[in-house]
Amino acid sequence: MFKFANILIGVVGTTLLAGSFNTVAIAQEGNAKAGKKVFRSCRACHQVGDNAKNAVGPVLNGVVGRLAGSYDGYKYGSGLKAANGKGLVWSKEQMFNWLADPTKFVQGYLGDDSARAKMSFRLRDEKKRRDVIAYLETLGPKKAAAAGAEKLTHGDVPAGMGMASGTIASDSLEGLERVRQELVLPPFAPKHEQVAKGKARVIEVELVVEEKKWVLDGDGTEIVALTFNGSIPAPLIIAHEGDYVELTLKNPSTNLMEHNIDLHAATGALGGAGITTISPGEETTLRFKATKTGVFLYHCAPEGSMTPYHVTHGMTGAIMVLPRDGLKDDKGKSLTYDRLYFVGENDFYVPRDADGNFKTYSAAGEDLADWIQSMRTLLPTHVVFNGRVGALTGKGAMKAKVGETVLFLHVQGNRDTRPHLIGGHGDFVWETGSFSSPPLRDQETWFVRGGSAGAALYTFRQPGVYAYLNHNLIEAVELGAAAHVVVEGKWDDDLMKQVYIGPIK
Ligand code: HEC
Ligand SMILES: [Cu+2]
Repeated sequence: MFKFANILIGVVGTTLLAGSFNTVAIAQEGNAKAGKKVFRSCRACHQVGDNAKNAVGPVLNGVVGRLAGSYDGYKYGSGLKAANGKGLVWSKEQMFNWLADPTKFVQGYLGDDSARAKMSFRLRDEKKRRDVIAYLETLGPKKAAAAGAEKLTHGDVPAGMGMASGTIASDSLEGLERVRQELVLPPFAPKHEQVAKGKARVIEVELVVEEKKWVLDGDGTEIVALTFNGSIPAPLIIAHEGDYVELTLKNPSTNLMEHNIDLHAATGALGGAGITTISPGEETTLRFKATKTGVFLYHCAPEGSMTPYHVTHGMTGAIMVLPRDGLKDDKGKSLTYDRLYFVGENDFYVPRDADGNFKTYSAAGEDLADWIQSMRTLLPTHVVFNGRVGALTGKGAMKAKVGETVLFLHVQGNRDTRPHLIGGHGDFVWETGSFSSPPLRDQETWFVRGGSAGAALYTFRQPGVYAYLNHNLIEAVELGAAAHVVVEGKWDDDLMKQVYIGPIK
């Protein structure tokens, strides 16, 4: 069987690369068919085939034998640019070494220890390296179609939408007041008015992507998280219906990956994802009109597997768009709140080694192949509020007083969840997050669909420590999805009184 496969590939190789002596060597060195499977781990960043486009990494059609750093329209890092200047050609041997450790390879090739490669993925297994190179050899630039269009779906930008890099759109919103909203760390909310005073405004916000080491639990389990503004969840943004939100997204050059933003509150261009993809060293500004009221998820959404990968590394946040005249109950009567807490729930899929211990990685993207395998089990290792187990308990607990009304916002970018306040209720619950739909009343547990955000309003009536959790109790207790609300005030015996406890009478 093995022999047969080899012969077959030899034949295919011969047809594709007629006249080349290398063909025999390919058949012996690597197995293109096996290499096609290995290439699945490259597809998160690279495209091949007929309609291939540059993604996180350059198009790889015809890469074997190609001048390094030379694919049209792709922005290579400074290391590969320098290697290109020195005439590096991707022979099979060079690529074999590159794949083992791109940065080390570039440093060795340039004789410069400060050189870096933008590719943060390593393939240690020698056989897999040989196989994937054999596969790439079958994809000559002209034969690309034979590989089948392996294009990943990520809608094209409509004509007239995108702009050349470095261009600034002229401002059509003169006359509207501009305000800069200072974003704050969750679970807190930026300063805002519940009822809008005056006309629609342009609200300027800034999100800076930080790829950083992040501890998930008390055992020190660490990942290289992907974050907006360094927090998990990303900060809450607040606007009123009719306002324009002008969002600047920055991807510092110290980062390794491409990022963008898909705002569920926005209309068009994949929620903005279609026109905000930026490489390290770039920034982009997107303006959208907040036409729908409610609480909406926003998240990073690069192509293909990179979307769940980035989302399960922390890139989820929310924006609340309030009706101009504020919140209303199911009969249209005004509702207000004394405090607002923003709870972000995230699921993580930390890869384990052969002994079952969590693995650690040093750079963003290095865990890609392992993480994709682990997230495909759909079995999270951590489900937490505010980025880590216990973030909203103890010193981080939310606070309130008896008589105060608290608005809890709850976002989950990827998985369904069921917030519940033990000992309290949801007096008014906008379960799907939509404020144009009447709130449900007096809920015990509400359902927040993965990919959305919900809101619940509660007036505290008793003091004490309340648990606010995901009422999948296994996820709450074993995986971390629990928080505390510490409430001060006077106990109401009428609502609850301990009548007797002791031996059976
Ligand atoms: C996490 C994203 C990511 C993954 C996964 C990844 N690459 Fe890359 N790759 C990149 C980036 C980014 C570059 C550009 C490097 C630079 O500019 O320094 C690159 C560059 C390359 C180049 C050089 C291309 C050229 O035009 O010079 C080759 C060859 C390559 N990758 C092969 C692979 C193969 C084969 C795999 C799978 C085994 C793979 N890559 C997996 C991101 C990735
Ligand atoms: Cu991202």
